[in-house]
Amino acid sequence: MQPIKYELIKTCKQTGARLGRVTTPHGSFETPIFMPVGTLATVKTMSPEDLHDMNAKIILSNTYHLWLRPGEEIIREAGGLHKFMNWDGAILTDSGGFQVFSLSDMREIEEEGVHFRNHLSGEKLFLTPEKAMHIQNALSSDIMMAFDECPPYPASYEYMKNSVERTSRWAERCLQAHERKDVQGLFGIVQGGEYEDLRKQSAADLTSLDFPGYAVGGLSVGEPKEVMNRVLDFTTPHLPTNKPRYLMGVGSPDSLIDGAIRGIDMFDCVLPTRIARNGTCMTSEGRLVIRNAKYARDFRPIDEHCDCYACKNYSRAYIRHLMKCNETFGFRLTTYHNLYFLLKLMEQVREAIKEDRLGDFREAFFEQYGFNKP
Ligand code: PRF
Ligand code: ZN
Repeated sequence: MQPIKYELIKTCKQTGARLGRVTTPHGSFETPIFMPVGTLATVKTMSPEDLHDMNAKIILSNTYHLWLRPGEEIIREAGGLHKFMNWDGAILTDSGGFQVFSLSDMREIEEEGVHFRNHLSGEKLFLTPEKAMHIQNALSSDIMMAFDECPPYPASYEYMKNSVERTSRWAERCLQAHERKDVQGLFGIVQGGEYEDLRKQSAADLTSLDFPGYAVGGLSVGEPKEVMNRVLDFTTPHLPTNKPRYLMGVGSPDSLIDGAIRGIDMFDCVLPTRIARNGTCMTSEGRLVIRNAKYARDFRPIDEHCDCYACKNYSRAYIRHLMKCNETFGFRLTTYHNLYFLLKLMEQVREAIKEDRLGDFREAFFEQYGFNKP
């Protein structure tokens, strides 16, 4: 039994974007979709009720962080991550591949796995494909990610080729080590940087292993936007049309739309929650920095076109005051708004695909958001 199913409902005649439906053991959802990030088994400042209210269907959590704290065995004992954190929607866990590379200072890659230092205690640790599967099996997420290497940008062709080949061998080991194939789906991760033939090779290696879904990794690592779009243009055609495609770590409004146009179905990013906590709000007219003095007497909502809990009940002036005083309710309100904004944006993208007008929607959205300005 395959726990993750994908149904392609239709493609947008104007752009080729896909409208689909993913079914997991914890509910189904339409795609393209945005997944809020709950690294430490909580979407910072949000309760599961908040997440349900804003219509989040799937959230992301992290193998690396939960391995270090509280440890996967405690979560296994709790009955899995869903029970531990009281979230009954779907959960995807990242493998730790990316976090090891982005968070730890010392790291040494060998065929067997990666040596690195715990970013909290300095303790020496070793993560392998088998270990990453063992932890994710204990967490009991609906979607697990293969253990990959996410190389820095830019990386030489030589480096990238070796890395892609090792990531393919690791993917095979992940499939071997995954012990709960009937209840948890494992996605493969395509790497290859900006090199077309390596992306093609990586996609071919991984699709031959027949994962229930595929991610495009190694993007949004410092490359220009045009590079990301070009890589997607030549990568998604090599992925099967009957499986979901997930673009890892991408969450700016323009990239969500441009990713969907290139055939991506799932996205995640800390961007909306992270910038919310320093007072930056995403609005239909671009970013709004709520700490700014000009909002001290502004009694309008964060976004006049938004009907979220924060915008229905609180003013810019009030939220600015809370943020200036470091009151946690301020972080809650801006976080709620930003997540709502992206979830709503994806709903609008799905509607536009249904009506074959995502190209028009993109044009209008970019104009209003200010992306078309010089
Ligand atoms: N690999 C994994 N997780 C990721 C990435 C990746 O390449 C990225 C790239 N932006 C984000 N998260 N395993
Ligand atoms: Zn709002």
